[in-house]
Amino acid sequence: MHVLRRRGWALKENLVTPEAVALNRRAFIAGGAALMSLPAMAAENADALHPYPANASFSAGPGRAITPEADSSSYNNFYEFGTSKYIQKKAQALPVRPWMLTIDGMVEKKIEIGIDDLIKAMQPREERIYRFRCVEAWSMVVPWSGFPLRALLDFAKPLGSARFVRFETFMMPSVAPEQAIPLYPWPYVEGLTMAEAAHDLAFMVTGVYGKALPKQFGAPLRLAVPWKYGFKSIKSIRRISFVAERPVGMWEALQPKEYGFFANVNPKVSHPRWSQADEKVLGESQRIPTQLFNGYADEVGGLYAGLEKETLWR
Ligand SMILES: Nc1nc2c(c(=O)[nH]1)N[C@H]1C(S)=C(S)[C@@H](COP(=O)(O)O)O[C@H]1N2
Ligand SMILES: [Mo]
Repeated sequence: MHVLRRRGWALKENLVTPEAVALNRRAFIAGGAALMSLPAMAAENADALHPYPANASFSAGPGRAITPEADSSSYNNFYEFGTSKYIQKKAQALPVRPWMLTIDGMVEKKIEIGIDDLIKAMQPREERIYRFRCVEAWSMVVPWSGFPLRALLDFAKPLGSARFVRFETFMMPSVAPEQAIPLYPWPYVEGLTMAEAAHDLAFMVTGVYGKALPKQFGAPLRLAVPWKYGFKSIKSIRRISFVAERPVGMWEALQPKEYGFFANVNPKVSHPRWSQADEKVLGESQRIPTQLFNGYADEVGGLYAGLEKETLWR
């Protein structure tokens, strides 16, 4: 049985890209003629059983190519391992198995689960090609594998009174040298509203480029919220808590005037120290204009109706 869900954000982009042609053909073969009238629907296939599927049913949009793995995996932000972008080697010190995730706070019952058991329990597992925009004005296009954060919410059973999700990274000063120095308020923390977390675009990443997530990308579990600046996409998550109060992220705790809770991408709102109007694409020589909500405005704009008084853009 094919589970078909309508996804405006997938449909719009898919229709105008060459990948769409190949993918529609694949959907046709997998699912029969009924799928032809629904070109961007994700056809469930054998890939869905793979822990790191590579069956993207949509693309990053017109004119955007997937960033070569060599570029995206050698230029990272992972401050636990140092303040430079070249932490790929140092990050290999992080032990990612066994890896226990704690789900607690305002939930029916606290859960402790190993990462591989969690991956097995999460459906649908899929690949999503997302644009990614760091607050420092560099960007990339990445084929993440994982599952919708929504699936984890269903699994966690938060109480109706929970208002925010708080994510916390590991704390291991013996392997992550910066954590041994009290320069930053470790551990790295980030948060979302419940509505943001339940949005179809909010994605939990366990793989990339069709393989298990390399350590420098935030193995074994990271967040991808592509309409927000990259610092919201917290890496190497150890604890997810449902809370009543808005979580204060590590960057917000350090520098609230520069890094806020919402941190939605907006080319018209400059960072206090630089413009956000355009971005340098990793592996490419030309800068491109930055888009409102990183190009996902149609999908996520509605999340912010009534919140206009909030600081939404940093
Ligand atoms: N735990 C943790 N998560 C993190 C960071 C970090 O330093 N530590 N850096 C953030 C920032 S600023 C960015 S831009 C992205 C970078 O992701 P990438 O290295 O996979 O490109 O991770 C985010 N998540
Ligand atoms: Mo960033």
